[in-house]
Amino acid sequence: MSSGPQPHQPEYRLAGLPSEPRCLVMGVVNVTPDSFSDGGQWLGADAAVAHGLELAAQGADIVDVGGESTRPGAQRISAGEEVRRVLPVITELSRAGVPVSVDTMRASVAELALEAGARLVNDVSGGLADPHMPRLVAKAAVPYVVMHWRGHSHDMNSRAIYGDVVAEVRDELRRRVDAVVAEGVDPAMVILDPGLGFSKLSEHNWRLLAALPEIAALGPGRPFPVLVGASRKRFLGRLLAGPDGTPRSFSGSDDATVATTALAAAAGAWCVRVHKVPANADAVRVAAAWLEATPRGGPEGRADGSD
Ligand code: PMM
Repeated sequence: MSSGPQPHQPEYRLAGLPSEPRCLVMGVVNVTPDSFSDGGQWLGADAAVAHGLELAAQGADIVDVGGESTRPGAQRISAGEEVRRVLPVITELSRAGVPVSVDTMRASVAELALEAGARLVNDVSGGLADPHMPRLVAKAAVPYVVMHWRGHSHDMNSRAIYGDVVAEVRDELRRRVDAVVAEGVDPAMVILDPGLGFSKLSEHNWRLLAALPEIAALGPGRPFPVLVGASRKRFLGRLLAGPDGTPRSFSGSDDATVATTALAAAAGAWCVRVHKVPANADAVRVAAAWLEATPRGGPEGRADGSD
């Protein structure tokens, strides 16, 4: 990496969230029957709470609880059903002291989740799905994930058309940041996410992963924290397809997720969102040691001039 921002481990301080001299790990609890990669496993509240506690014990810094599947082609559920799924889980995990984020596009769900103890709003639509969301987040003064998104799951694949995916995702994210800040969100509370797999083909996901420092440096001033959600996504399964072209299964993509985590963390990502925690928790520590040992500005930046 000779041009552009040099990767290093920035220390981000986001109100209510852990701050470590390394990339954070967000463990996923999908309380859904049909999620992308683990649908149906944690649908009951008790199973979901137990799973969230297990992820925290394994080293998740944050546990992300979602009730609505965003897999390609998914249909929406009602707000009532979403609340019924996530609220007991968020309440119990928060009571146990686990830092919880709520994965929702609805302000009404986010509001109840925050009352129940959630500390972060993870809105995969970046405020586009529900115009009330940015105001709510601003009022609650909590960190806010603004993900790149072009439309709901039922037809998102038809929107995966880009000339220069990095430039377009950056422009669209910049516009979303301007919009949510205009609604009162503190820019220091904004976390960016390139939205891997959301209106993106495999080639788009790889280009975005290779451009994480550029995404972080979206505006003037300090870089934004960046969240990366590559875990078990189909582009990993496709990369690892067998000789007959059959993509690797979701759980068979866990090792590739760990590799992605190490590379994203070494590129300065703030946090990775993953389904399996232990190996990813190791990977972010390896990346932190690697970054710590890297001279700022590359080899020519060595203070002692040795080689
Ligand atoms: N991906 C999924 C759900 N929520 N949130 C963020 N911020 N970033 C993501 O990439 C993301 C997300 C879909 O994955 P899953 O259904 O396997 O959890």
